[in-house]
Amino acid sequence: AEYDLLILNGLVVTDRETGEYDIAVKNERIEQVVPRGSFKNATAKRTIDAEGGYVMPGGVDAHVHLQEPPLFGKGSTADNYETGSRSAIAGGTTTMVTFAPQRKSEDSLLDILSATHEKAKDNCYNDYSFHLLVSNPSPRALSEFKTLREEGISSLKIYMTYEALQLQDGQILDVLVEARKQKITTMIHAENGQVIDWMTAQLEKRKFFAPKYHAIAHPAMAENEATYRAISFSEFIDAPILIVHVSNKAAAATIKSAQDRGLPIYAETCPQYLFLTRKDLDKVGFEGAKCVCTPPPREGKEDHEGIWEGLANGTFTVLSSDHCPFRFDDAVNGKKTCISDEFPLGKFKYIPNGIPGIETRLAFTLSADRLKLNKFVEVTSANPAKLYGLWPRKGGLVAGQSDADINIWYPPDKMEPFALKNEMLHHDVDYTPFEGKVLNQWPRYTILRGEVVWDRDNGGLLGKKGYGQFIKRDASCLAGSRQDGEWDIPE
Ligand code: DUC
Ligand code: ZN
Ligand code: ZN
Repeated sequence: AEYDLLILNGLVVTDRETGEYDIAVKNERIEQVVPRGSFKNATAKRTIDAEGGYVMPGGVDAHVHLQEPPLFGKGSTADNYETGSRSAIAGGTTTMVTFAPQRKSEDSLLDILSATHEKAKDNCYNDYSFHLLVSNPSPRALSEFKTLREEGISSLKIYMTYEALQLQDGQILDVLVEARKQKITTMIHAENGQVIDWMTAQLEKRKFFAPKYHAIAHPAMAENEATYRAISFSEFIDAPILIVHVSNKAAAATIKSAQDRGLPIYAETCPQYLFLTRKDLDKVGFEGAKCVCTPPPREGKEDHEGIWEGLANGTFTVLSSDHCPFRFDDAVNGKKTCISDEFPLGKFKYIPNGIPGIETRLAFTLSADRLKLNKFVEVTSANPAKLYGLWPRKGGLVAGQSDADINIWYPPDKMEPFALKNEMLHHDVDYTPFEGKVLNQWPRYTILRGEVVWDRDNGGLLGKKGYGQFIKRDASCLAGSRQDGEWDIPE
């Protein structure tokens, strides 16, 4: 056969265009994208009739925690590379970027990188890379940034909160100087750790321990102050940053005004800041712990609208899941690690922070029908690929250049809306915070490098563990520091 795969009769949507095109795949790549009907005489090993459904580049999720030790409270993350990547594929995410976490007691980042390679190798259903999570920017760690780049790692993440991870301001500046030099993008968890600790102490003094107080302990002010500080540091060093998981309208406005001044400030948001509120933490018993993530879901409509607006107007470069799963009914590693005889409803400060979401990110956002289709592809696929140095291999349908990573959705009249149940999902977590949420879209087929790895109506998960490959990344292709060369003392 001339081609490996033909995808006919779809409505092809990329970050740039929407149109009636047919696609030919050969040797794992997109070979041709041509007007509908052009392949009349072509032959292929397999042909898929998209029946008018959207045909989009596979999802790229650039914020995923798998197989991590306790860092955000007491428990360990539930999914390993096998179950997390399996869940990704079943929801249309063909590439993920997970974290390779350095603990403060550890020095070498290259050792952390090899250890994380070991966890992922031969275990993944989707393609993957890593961000280095730097919690100890020692001289040795900083000296290794150059080698990380050579190993295909072009981004790292730092924290302004959490005892196990938090950097001092001077350490943040050290990281930014070296990251600028090596053309590495720095992701920043922007919350003021001292404010959170102080609020936690205030709440505990008053004997307020229930899960709902997690949201009070993490006020929007703590996020906004740290966001402003992170932007100030980035501007001072002239190093590009991405603020992760922005949760509220005021922080979005702070970011937008920096962007409007031409600074290389990027931002991310997540479905939880569109679909959950602080009230979801306020349930009988310990149930609210199911929605404990950081930053917490905010007040309601006004913040949700602010986040949608920020997606539409470009404040948010990317929409990631922040998949950071902990089992609920698990007293050793899950949410219930904070329950004791003395505190039968737990202590919010020990509840591990994070929720699962790698499988539902694309379907939730598309089902909400709030973004233009090209914008949806941009923030969930093309932009994460561009920002993290995967473009045009990932995130696009560029003939001759992109891997054949494709999602085919249902034509609108071919799918009945359905209520989500945790048993439909492929993660290794005993709940979803979104039980019962009604959806009207889900990927019908997901294709990774030319292989159908998900066919919802015929076999479901068809991908194989170990088919997923590590992808070496280049520097970001979005704007970086405004001046060439290294940072030095201002004149
Ligand atoms: N931040 C993350 O990015 N993920 C989970 C927990 C957290 O606070
Ligand atoms: Zn974070
Ligand atoms: Zn995270």
